Amino acid sequence: MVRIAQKRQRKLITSALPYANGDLHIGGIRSTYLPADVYARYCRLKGCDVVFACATDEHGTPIEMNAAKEKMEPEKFVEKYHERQEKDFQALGVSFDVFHHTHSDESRELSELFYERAEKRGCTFLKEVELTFCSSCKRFLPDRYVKGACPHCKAEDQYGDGCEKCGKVYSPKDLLKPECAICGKQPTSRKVEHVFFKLSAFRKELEDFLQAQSLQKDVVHYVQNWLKDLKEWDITRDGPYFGIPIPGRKNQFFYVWFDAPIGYVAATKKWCSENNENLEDWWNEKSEIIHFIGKDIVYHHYLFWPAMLHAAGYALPKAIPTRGYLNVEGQKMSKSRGTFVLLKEVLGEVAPDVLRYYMTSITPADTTDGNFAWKDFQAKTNNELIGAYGNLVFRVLSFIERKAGGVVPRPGKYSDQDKAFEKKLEGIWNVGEKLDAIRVKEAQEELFAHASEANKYFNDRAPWKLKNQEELDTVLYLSAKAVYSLALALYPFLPFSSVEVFRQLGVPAPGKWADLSGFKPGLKVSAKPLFPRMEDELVEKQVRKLSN
Ligand code: B3M
Ligand code: ZN
Repeated sequence: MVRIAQKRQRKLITSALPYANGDLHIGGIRSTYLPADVYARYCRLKGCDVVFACATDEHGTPIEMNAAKEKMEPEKFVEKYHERQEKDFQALGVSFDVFHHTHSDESRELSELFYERAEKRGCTFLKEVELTFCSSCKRFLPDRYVKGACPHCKAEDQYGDGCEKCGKVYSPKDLLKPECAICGKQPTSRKVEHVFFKLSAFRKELEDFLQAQSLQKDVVHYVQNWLKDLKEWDITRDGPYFGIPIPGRKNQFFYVWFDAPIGYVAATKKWCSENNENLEDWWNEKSEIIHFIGKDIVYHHYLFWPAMLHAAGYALPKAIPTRGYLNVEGQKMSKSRGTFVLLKEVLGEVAPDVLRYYMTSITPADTTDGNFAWKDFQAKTNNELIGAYGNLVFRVLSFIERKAGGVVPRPGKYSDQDKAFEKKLEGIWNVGEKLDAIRVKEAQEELFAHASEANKYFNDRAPWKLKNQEELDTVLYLSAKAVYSLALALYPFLPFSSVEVFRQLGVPAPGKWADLSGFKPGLKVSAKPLFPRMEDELVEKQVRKLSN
């Protein structure tokens, strides 16, 4: 059979799977979903074949407990949050090609396959563990199902995994006066056999993986320290547990972190089955697999997951862009302190691109933490997003509307300044180098520097003063070309506004990166401000809300 050479680069882009356990918060947007979306949109513009895959992470004890609190079956509970999150992602313009579930046939089948392959290769073993057990409920008690007093500070009513008062971590058997959180009786312990994953068998493979050029250096640096002490990994949880049954084990389930990353493969498989494609063509060495994550899940993605992929004979990721935490008004995001900001709350106040611009502007390509502060948000919106870009678009297009009959003119003679400006506009596309390297914040800054240049050109050439028609036509033509070029290059960052700029220019939404063939004299324009200014009132209201 003759195989047609695959010319277009395949990109399989994933972002960490949000737990179907509540609404999306802005921390995850900054670390994971927005950078992944900008990159995915850029890759599509560049003509790569892209699948941007995600799913809700639906298993595990916290979900089971919260479902019980809401008096819902876990299946219904995760469906509810899946739908809510899907809406929130759409509102922000996160362009997943597939948003699947880990409680799905694809996830179950692939988890079984990964397990069977690991087992066949001798990468699993059985070991007896001693766990907390409630004889009246006849069940093992996960850490969160045991309550008691903290062994350190003696605070009452603490969970079995750590104390919320003094912050110490411990295991349930250390609790003073331990109680089953379901029935209140004193728990005992019981021995049970668990399946473990032999993480240490992959030390060499993991060393090699960590040396790959494309992994993020600041992360690799500390992951390398963990290699010295690879702990065997208990992948078993005893029923009742909302999860995937382990084949051949009675009443035992995969620990949620075993099937969660398999959810990436499962979501891809789901997309393939809906698009007449083969999973093998996507999840392989030739396509670039890129996982966007937050730094709290580095261990799982830089160690467990590559080892699991090795054991199952699946291709490893090429890059794992990893970003830091987000503070709010200088404080850790916390539900109890009222500094927990939901995506939908912010999107109730500002347009999605306004939030996208700000979030990208506070997210460097490393694991440093960011700070979301409304005053800063306001300054960046009004001075940069509107000051540099929004104003440029409106000034240029409204000038053409008022003074040039609403039509982009044919350029006349070029002055040296015009020539130099047109040359500079071509430089916009160099930003591709930063985007290829997934340096999203720097790329946005570079494009905004171009917007400032264009503003400066418009000011310097002051079309309102020009008497010579040819000269005026050239200035308006080049200014409109700058608007078109910026809207195209900014499409991955600010998709809604770019579509709006193209509408104002009377052309369909852009197709290809750096392709200006849609820009020509004769385009009919209609001007409208892109973004409203962010008012003090809103900022004060939000700051007050967060400091209460
Ligand atoms: N569901 C969310 C987190 O720990 C977790 C990610 C899974 S990615 C495979 O941030
Ligand atoms: Zn009990």
